[in-house]
Amino acid sequence: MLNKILPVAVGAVALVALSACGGGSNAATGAGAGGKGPIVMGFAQVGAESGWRTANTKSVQESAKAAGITLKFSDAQQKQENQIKAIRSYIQQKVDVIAFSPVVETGWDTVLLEAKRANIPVILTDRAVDSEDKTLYKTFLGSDFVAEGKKAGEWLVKDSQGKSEVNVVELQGTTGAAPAIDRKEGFAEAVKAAPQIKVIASQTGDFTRSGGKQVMEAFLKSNPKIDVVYAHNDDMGLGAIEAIEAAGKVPGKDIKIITVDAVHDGVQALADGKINYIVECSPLLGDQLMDLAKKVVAGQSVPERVVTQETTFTQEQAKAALPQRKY
Ligand code: GZL
Repeated sequence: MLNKILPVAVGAVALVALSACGGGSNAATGAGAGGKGPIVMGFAQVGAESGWRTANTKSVQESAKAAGITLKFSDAQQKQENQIKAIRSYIQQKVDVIAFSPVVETGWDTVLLEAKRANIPVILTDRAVDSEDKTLYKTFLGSDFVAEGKKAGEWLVKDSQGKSEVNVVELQGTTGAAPAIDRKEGFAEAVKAAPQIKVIASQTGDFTRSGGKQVMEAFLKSNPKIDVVYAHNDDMGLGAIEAIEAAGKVPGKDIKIITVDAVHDGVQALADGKINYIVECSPLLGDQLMDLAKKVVAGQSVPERVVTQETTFTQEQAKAALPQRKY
């Protein structure tokens, strides 16, 4: 019996010791771990692919400054290998905490284990990973993407009442990215309530305006009757508008458009009647991220999941909201 208890007890003591000093080898640098200097955060950003990402980067940088946290920042240009390189560099530099938005869900366990072994806590922000081992990160701060897809689908179900056939083309986000996987899932689930709604084509536009335009041009060539575009973000929806107008059709009328994000250009197009409905996905995660980082570095417990609060916009609501939008 004793030998059964001892390893656990020793393990527990070791765990407590590590967490009490706030992180082993990097204790010398972290203010929260008893070090002298400000907390140092290594942030590995996805890229600069969309208006949402630009606003998210601005939020993280401004909030770090306001919180007195020294920020090391990298832009991975939407490449996972660049994010992994950046995380390894932060481990080498012995930062106090690492935060990142995983460009795709898979392939993170090895580098997250390296961070764990270096006693550097990791915070997931914006997008999730598919790691089974929840001890590889302290918390995940970001939206519920399935709910976002459901809100988009529920609006279309209401708008499709009385119609015999509603053909939808879907512009997916980056292949393998949590928001792309989940927004597709949530939308598909919601539109089951209206069998006349059919997704006749679905392809990735990689969350970019140019990607959305190129894919929409192909959809228009190969599908004679398109009633609705469901774009996983505003930027691809804005690219689709360009393609629709180039084809001599009226976006928002001949072909309705539903998007996700609610960045300024999207809300403007919504107010102008070119988009019909937008589900908000807030990029303003900076303040919450810095609060979580201070707690984590100080060895305090934090919730495993922090879901950001968001709303939706119709064309009328967009006109009223535009003057107050922060991004
Ligand atoms: C969602 C975020 C997505 C946005 C896109 O939280 O990861 O990535 O919806 C962005 O605009 O490119």
